[in-house]
Amino acid sequence: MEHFPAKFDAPAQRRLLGELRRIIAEAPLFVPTMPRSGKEMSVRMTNCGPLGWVTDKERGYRYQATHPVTGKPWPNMPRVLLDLWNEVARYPAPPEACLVNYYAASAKMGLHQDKDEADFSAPVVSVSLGDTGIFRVGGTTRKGPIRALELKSGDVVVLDGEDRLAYHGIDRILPGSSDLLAEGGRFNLTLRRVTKP
Ligand code: MD3
Ligand code: FE
Repeated sequence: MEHFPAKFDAPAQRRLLGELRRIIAEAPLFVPTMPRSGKEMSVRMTNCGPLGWVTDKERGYRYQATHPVTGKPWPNMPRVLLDLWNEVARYPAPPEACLVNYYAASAKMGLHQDKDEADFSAPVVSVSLGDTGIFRVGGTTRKGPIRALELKSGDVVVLDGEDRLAYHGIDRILPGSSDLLAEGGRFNLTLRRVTKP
């Protein structure tokens, strides 16, 4: 796992946030629900790029080409994210999905692995915007040590190799730690390769 603190400086964060506002205007944040239980997750989600990660009670976790509420194709991936991938991913094909997670003050994400992609040899590249998130990452099984890391606005993390299948989650966010978002909270963007090139 590689951490690039403040990879995006304040002006670049504001530009990326502008792109994100346009994406959300076209593809509104939706409420993801767990497979089988139908329980609502506390984060809100949307996507850009050819594919998007979605989940609901009936059909569970999957990637699909359309928004689950509007039925429209996902917005294009902004050039700045494709450029970031080309710079840090060391992977010969472009990302297919950018999952956008929004954490309000009390939202969190339990420990999980990202296993819905057909190609684990591609890294996952994460960008954080807004309030600091307390990120936890362990090993590839549920036992073993877990370390905590603060993900701040503008930080980029690249998960590659062994770490690509590590258990990870967001314990909590630190409300008021950034003034980037007028509404407060935290956005996380994850760039993913879904299919084998
Ligand atoms: C470590 N998102 O969307 S990003 C997710 O901050 C997710 O919203 C978190 O976990 C967030 O699935 C963490 C950093 C991240 C992303 C993917 C990983 C860490 C990872 C995959 C493997 C190991
Ligand atoms: Fe994840």
